[in-house]
Amino acid sequence: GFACQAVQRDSRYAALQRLDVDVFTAILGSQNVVQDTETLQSSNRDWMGKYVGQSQVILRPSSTQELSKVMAHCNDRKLAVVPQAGNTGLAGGSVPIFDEVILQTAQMNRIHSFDEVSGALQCQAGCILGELNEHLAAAGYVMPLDLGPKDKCQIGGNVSTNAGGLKLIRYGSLHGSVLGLEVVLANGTIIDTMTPLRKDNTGYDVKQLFIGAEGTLGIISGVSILCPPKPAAVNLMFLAVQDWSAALQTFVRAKRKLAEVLSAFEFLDSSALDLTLHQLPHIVNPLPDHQAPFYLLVETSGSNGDHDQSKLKDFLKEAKHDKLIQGGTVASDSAHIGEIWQLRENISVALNKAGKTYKYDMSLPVAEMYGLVEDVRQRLQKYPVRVVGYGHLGDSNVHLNVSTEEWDDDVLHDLEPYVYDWVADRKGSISAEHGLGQMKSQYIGYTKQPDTVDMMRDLKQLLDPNGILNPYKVLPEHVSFPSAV
Ligand code: FAD
Ligand code: 2HG
Ligand code: ZN
Repeated sequence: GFACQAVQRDSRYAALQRLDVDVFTAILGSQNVVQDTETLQSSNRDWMGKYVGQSQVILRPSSTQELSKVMAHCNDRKLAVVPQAGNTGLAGGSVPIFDEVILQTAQMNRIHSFDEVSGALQCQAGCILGELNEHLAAAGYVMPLDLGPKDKCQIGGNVSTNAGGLKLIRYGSLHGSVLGLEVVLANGTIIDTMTPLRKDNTGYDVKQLFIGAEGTLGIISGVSILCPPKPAAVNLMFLAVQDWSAALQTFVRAKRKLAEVLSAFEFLDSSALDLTLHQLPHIVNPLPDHQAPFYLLVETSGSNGDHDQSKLKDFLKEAKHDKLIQGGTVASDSAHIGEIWQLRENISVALNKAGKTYKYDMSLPVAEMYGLVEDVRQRLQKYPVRVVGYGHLGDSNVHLNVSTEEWDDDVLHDLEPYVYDWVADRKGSISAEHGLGQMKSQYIGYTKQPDTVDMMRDLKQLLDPNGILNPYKVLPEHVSFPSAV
């Protein structure tokens, strides 16, 4: 077993002084060096209200040059820095633990260019995902990722997390769609790989290091990303299935029958549905007359509505004939489609409203994925908790959430490291898409091999020798490994 070690402030880091604030003010102007209590309070706190830091200053550069100067000063002074974008991250990576400087990218929100032929978008890292989509819509394009908090999260935050989201099955991961990045290193050096090119094999693909690095290797200031055309025809099915095996068979059927127009394959269990409808009365139940243990969202996106609908009818006919699905509804107009997506996208919001949540984001073999939820539900039977399972079935990614009224050490003790061992035993990943942040860094060894962790440390040392970038996150001081292999 593994006992959680409380992190201590690293004495390598300097404490903020009046002189630092003066330097920041000279670089950014006083309105972009924020120290008022209210703003500090909200920026020190993560989206779940689970992690609260004690930073005394927020910096808001608007250009790469300003950001570079700020970093050079922090590096010289050994001031620790936490990059913060939309602050919607779910692993506690976007907030300080102690008195780290909060570096917000919100003012770096300019779009540089969009190529309507290639689909390459170049923008500053602080652009909000939903606003980028609006900009692209005019040209008939969309961003290659979609997730619930699109009106708050920023592309720099998405890339730094390597966020997956609701359309990964269609558009792939950001490791494929990001074409180039501009990154400011800890010492202020600007690494510019902002190419709009699709192909470039001139040595190491340096940008990949920063995708999913959670702000520990550099601060992303610019993003070049390949955007797909906006689909002309979209349909969304909401289907009820009687067990996990039927959900899996429906997935296989969807891949075969819907093939190239399949654009999302998501699931939620009845516990997720009930909790969301209960907490958020404005959310509509797409199937009010059906009770089932699992519900699926199966989306098609294509260029020809008739073509897609005929595929969809074939798929549904077969699935019903083979008794894979118990019932369902098909949405083809954007209002109805949006209504069903609202249900899926608001499960985490409902959990936040319900109380405290122990959140796990696992990659597992798809056949065993829901077994984790069932096992944990059984294990926690003696507690007044609600165990909820949902996620990206099409990507083998389950979100296990345990909802309690208040934080409870007994519940936590029964959950961790149990759930991480469960995943390690099956060679899964303890973080499919949310990152390690501060929540899971100590468990990195449950997924990554010791030599790989050592190589990560070497890279960190090379790019950030003073360790000022997002300290205490991702790489733990001491790595522990699974108790049962
Ligand atoms: P932040 O939370 O501000 O930052 C995330 C991390 O990146 C932090 O470690 C931060 O230090 C670092 N960082 C931020 N900006 C930079 C930068 N410019 N350079 C270097 N480091 C930086 N995630 C998914 O993958 N799929 C989902 O479907 C999904 N759904 C979500 C639904 C809800 C309701 C919520 C609240 C979160 C969801 N998430 C999901 C979590 C997801 O990671 C974030 O929503 C999003 O990607 C984070 O973007 P952000 O701008 O808020 O970044
Ligand atoms: C989602 O898919 C997000 O809705 C959030 O990744 C998952 O809160 C969670 O556990
Ligand atoms: Zn998710």
